[in-house]
Amino acid sequence: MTVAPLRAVDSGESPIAAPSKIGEDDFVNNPVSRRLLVAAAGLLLAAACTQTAPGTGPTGDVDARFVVDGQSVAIADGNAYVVASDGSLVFIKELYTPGEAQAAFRVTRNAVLRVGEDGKWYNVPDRLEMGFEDAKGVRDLIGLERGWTNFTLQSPAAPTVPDYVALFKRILAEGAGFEDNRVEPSEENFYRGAASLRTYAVAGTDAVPVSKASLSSILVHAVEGDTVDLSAWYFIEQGMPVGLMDLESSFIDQGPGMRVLADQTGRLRVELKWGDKPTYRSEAILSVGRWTQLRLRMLLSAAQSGTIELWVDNELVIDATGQTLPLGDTILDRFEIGTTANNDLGPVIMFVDDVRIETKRVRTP
Ligand SMILES: [Ca+2]
Repeated sequence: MTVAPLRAVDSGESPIAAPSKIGEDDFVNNPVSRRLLVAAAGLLLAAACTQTAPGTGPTGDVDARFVVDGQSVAIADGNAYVVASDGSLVFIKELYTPGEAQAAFRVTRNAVLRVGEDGKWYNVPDRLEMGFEDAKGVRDLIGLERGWTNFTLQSPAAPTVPDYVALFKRILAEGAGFEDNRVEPSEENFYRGAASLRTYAVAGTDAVPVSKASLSSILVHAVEGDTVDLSAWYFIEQGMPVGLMDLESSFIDQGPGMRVLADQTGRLRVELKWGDKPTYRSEAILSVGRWTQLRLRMLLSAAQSGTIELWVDNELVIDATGQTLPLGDTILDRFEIGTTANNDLGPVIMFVDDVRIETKRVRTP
């Protein structure tokens, strides 16, 4: 797996990133993924048939252990292992390349830089603010000046990762039109100014369970000990998205991280998409048909000492402590907003405005 790098286009000044090769298509409901477990079952079955070990154990220390669907999983050397009944670790798949995320950044006392595909280093600001003003189309939103680096339109018309990466490139490079899902600046509705981001996502289907219409930025760097403050205004016109915003690691398979989710009634929760998926619940309901501000502030910790605070229109609805980062050395480097996932109940039309991402860093170079 390779991380989506920044890529300079045209002038060489506007970096963009290809969408991650890591899809979430099979991942709305599972952390280490059904695929992993299916693979695990397959490997264990193969082992039983051949009487030979399907893989070797890790050479380094185990970084994390958790139970997924009754199966014990261990993480070491960037790999996932299932814990066999005799306690031995059976290799399942590579999740990340140790050191790769760290090599993509330079962290100094005064700045954080991220390397682009062109080998240049780009400033990663402590604070990004986006209001979607003065943009004719989604192409205008992508680039250093606006801070967005990517959009993802996964849908029945672009179901696989290569499909939606190709669609992204067609729209950005050639000015091609949307297929079914859309993500674009709109003057139809806004919280402030004269425009917002409009997302349209068709319902998921049996074949394509996750439908996405989201915008993302990889001008982000948040590590253990940092406090991240995310805020945005939402207006749901139709439907109810499953996912509203994510802060995740593009370097790890399936992009684990923290995300704000809603059930089909709009009830909000925050989840660490990783391991046994620690979930922080609220009784708050995201309204349809009016502008609502969601603000999520998190102290990042791979132990149980993280904090999670969610405000809905300035009312604190989640105030919890717990795990907020997959592993101690995980870098959360991608922020995604919009309809980050839709369900199979119907299409979603949602507007987003006044997005803010702020990181209070613990600098230790
Ligand atoms: Ca605006």
